[in-house]
Amino acid sequence: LTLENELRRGIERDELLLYYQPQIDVASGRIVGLEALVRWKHPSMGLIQPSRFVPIAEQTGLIVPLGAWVLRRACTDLRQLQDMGLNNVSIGVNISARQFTDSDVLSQIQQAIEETGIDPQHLDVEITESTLMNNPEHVISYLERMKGLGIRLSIDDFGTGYSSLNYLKRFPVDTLKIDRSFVIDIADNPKDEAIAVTIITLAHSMGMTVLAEGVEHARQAEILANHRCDIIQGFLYGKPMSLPDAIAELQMGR
Ligand code: G
Ligand code: G
Ligand code: NA
Ligand code: MN
Repeated sequence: LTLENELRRGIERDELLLYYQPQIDVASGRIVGLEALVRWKHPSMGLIQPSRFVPIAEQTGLIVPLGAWVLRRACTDLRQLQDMGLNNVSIGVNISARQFTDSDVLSQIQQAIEETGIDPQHLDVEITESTLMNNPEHVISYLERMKGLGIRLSIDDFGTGYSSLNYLKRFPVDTLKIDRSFVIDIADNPKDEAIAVTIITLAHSMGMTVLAEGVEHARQAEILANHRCDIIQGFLYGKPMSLPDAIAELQMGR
């Protein structure tokens, strides 16, 4: 059996699961978001990371059913949090390039919102910069319709996708996520720090929130905080974890 066929069966047999990585508000130190990251619990191979199967899902088109499953699961989990009174946390869902172009993500989101009854303002849909820049004229009106559902939109991997600032100003997005490649050496490379400062300033001057990804060390967090980055995500605060573990973190008041 090829990995493609295994994955097709895995989706049907409900072998996927979502892990959640905390996103920390710099000012309050509290968890304000959880990014959903898919895992595959293969019956014999164990837990498989998305870097091994998301690219295959993209190539084969399996990303469409996989993505629909992720969206539904994330909304169900968000509903559970909201039912528990954990109302101040959002869940981030990744939408990949082919999923965005080949499936009706808008209808899937609308359906998931209706069927789970979540408060949509806490659903944060992440789309990469390069996906948005492919056919940006069309993307603007599509994003406006997505925003019409009451959700939040984030640009993922920001700084790596050759953004046109002319389009960026017209995208109705709430958050820029600074790609982790600019964070890795931020403490040692003044150019990376300058890029981070530029993205933070750009986001704020357009009324957007800015999040830094891949923060592993206290020194990186300190530099980003000094430059008024709003939200920080990375192994320093937490690796992707199961929903029960994420709930425990939230209940401890983090
Ligand atoms: O967790 P990890 O760093 O291994 O993830 C690898 C890649 O898989 C990342 O680029 C991430 O965005 C992507 N990914 C993880 N979960 C999902 C998902 O639910 N949907 C999509 N489309 N991509 C995901
Ligand atoms: O492409 P995307 O930005 O969605 O990728 C998110 C991935 O980055 C997650 O799968 C997660 O495992 C990984 N990640 C999150 N925080 C860190 C970190 O601090 N260091 C590294 N190396 N990877 C991280
Ligand atoms: Na992401
Ligand atoms: Mn990213």
